[in-house]
Amino acid sequence: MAKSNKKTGKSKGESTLSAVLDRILTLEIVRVTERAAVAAARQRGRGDEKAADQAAVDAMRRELNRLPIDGTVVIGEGERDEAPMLYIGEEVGTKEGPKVDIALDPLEGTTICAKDLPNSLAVIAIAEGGSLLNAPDVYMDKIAIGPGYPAGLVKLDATPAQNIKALAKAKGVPVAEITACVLDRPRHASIIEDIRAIGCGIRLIGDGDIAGVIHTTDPQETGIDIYIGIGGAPEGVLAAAALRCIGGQMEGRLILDTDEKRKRAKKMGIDDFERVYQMEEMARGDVLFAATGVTDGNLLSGVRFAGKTITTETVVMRSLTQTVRWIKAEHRMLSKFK
Ligand code: VTB
Repeated sequence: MAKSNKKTGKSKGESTLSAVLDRILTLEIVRVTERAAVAAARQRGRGDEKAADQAAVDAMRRELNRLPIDGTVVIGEGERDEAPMLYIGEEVGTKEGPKVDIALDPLEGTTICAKDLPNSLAVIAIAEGGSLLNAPDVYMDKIAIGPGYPAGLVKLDATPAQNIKALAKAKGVPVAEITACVLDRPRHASIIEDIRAIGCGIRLIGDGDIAGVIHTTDPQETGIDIYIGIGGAPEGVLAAAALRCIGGQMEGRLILDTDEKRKRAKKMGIDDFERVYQMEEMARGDVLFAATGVTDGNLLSGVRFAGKTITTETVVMRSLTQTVRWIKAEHRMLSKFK
């Protein structure tokens, strides 16, 4: 362990993320997603997506600004002119700590939360500065599977049917025993047709494709083997960060189909508009990821309010060690916990 300097209290080498990551940030980021989830959950089922999102954003920002990091939001609530808080480029943290990239979604699945449907989450990923793909808020074509399969088994450049057949073969089961997760959107009509034509079942989800991707890592528990389709690019980077920690495979391709989108991408340093990003290219180096359930989900229960106690469930993980911690926390209702 690094020796600490008595005068400054800083450990030798603590300017790098790796040195402080596990010791401090693992638990600190749990607080961040817990607070965002609790704030969002107070608005759960009330039909007001905006209010739920705003509550989550406020709470997450407040907590983030207490962290001993020099953080920059690279995936956030939107580009600066459209998001008043936690926008891409916003600096967060106390500045007394390592330079880090932050990808966040204070409330992933605002509609799910407003309707109290399954799998809305408060989500964050932290990595060394320059390690997370700076993606504009456009769509991304994605494919993901869990751990334990040969590298390159599924590819965006193959058809959904080809990918599912390859997966079934590698898993040693008939295609009929594979379940694909797809966002229920008209744009996916042909993907859905292609998948159903080979006798594979589809779980159609209304929102929440970060959860959809994470669910591929535990088919036994979630019933999902593969995620396919087009969702948000920010959600794609966050999902890649999660998979880096648990293991699995993912590819993503930004959909830059207008000049305006290509211009925005260029501003973020993206020159190759057709590029297929591997999971490791979307989230490089040592990555921390945390998600707290807002509504009940397949892997995490939602926030519970019971008199003076609030219960939250969070998964927090780190790519370097691949440690996955499940944290069930009971918070006493002190006036501080808003
Ligand atoms: C997906 C979904 C998200 O955005 O990424 C989706 O998983 C993509 O956008 O929860 P469309 O709704 O336009 O299809 C979310 O719904 C979050 O906004």
